[in-house]
Amino acid sequence: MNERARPEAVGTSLENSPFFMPFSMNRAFKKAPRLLARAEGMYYYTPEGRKILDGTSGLWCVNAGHCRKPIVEAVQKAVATLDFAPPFQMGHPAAFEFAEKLAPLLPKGVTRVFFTNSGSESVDTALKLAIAYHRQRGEGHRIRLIGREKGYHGVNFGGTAVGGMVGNRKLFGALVAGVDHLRHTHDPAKNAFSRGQPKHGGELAEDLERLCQLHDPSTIAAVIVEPVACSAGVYVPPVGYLQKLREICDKHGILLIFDEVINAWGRLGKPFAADYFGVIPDLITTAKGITNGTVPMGAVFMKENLYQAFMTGPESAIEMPHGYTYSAHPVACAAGLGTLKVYEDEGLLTRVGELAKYWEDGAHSLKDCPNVIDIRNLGLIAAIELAPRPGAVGARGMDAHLKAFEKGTYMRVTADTIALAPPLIIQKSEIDQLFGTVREVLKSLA
Ligand code: PXG
Ligand code: PLP
Repeated sequence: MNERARPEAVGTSLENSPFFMPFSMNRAFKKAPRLLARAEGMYYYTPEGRKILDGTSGLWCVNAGHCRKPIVEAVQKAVATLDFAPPFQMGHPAAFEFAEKLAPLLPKGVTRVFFTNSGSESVDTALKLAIAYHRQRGEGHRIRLIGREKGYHGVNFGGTAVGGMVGNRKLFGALVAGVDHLRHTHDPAKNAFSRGQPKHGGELAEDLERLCQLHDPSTIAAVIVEPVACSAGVYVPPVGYLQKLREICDKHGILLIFDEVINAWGRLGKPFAADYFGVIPDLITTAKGITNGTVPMGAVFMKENLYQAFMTGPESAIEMPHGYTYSAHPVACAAGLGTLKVYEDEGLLTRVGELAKYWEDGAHSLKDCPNVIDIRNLGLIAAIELAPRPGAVGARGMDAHLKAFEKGTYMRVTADTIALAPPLIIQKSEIDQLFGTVREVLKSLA
């Protein structure tokens, strides 16, 4: 065990810690911390050595399981060889190699990659690319960006603006001008306890026509949606919805962006959700599983025509005035190459195809548990929604999170919805274990 994984190496009290934790209940956490000290395969270990089944792949990112040797070794080697290389006007071999290895995995017609360091950066990059693309083609009047209610697109200004989770938006002023939102597709009255894609609501894609009527389609640059909206509570697109969005975008010359920060990398049994649904967007944003969560990295994939729209003008000019100090960081590229090797060697990008039915049955077996008002699933994703306690939205969900941790399971909750999305290496016995613990937790909750 390494030094920091030992209990005595962790301070006894965190109450006055200077660390301002992200998206956390800082004061409550620091009074009763839940620390993770190391990880291996499907499990975390606490500083005291308790073994914790990882029910949400860390934060939806550790798709190949934890501390996988080929990835760890690739990172170790890379950091000792080339710690950093400037990405602007310079390059390093791993960046080109990684792009080359990614290209054949991309959905048909999607050919180019721009590297970032997170999902939030990918989203803001894609939104900027969309607006710039139209301008390059002489359609500089296309400036509007359309998101969707209940969408999550990270926390930078663009992503916050197109995002549709009220709590993530309300503190931050006017955000970005020219943004509007499609209606969300969640309809529990008609679709509660759907297995896989809900039957009702495909027509809600027509809401894009309403926004086109309101703003005039010639002012709209792009629409961004998560194929399966994960963060806000797992909302699976109704049958036909994404196809319809694609049609309307095509009709009006609007770019379609799929935010696959979570959906990609085998979560639905295909490399990308675009493959799963048979709908090809113009741009795909991703992060997380691209490096199995080991080193921060994100990417924007785009169709050839987007890339080509920028490869004009004199060769002495910079085609895209955008990029990050750490775009295509050599250690991240090495982590990505190691990750792709594990995905490939173990067939992880398609393994969920074999597991999805077993997973769905396990999730829906919880229907009889107390307070369960809906269960949603697709691929290796499931949400169990609990009725909120009167006047205390989120309290029951948080209790479920805490009880599960006591019982040796990590699972993410958003308000009163439990979100499960374990590493894609999970065995059937571990699926049973996971849903068994959730059942015990739900039975024990007030
Ligand atoms: N888009 C989507 C669809 C995401 O899921 C981001 C963008 C932002 O990525 P970064 O790497 O900047 O965090 C995400 C991230 C949750 C949860 O509890 C999910 C995310 C982040 C934080 C919490 O479900 N997804
Ligand atoms: N702020 C300042 C003052 C900077 O110099 C830079 C990068 O050089 C940034 C922000 C952006 O940082 P990054 O490229 O890591 O996103």
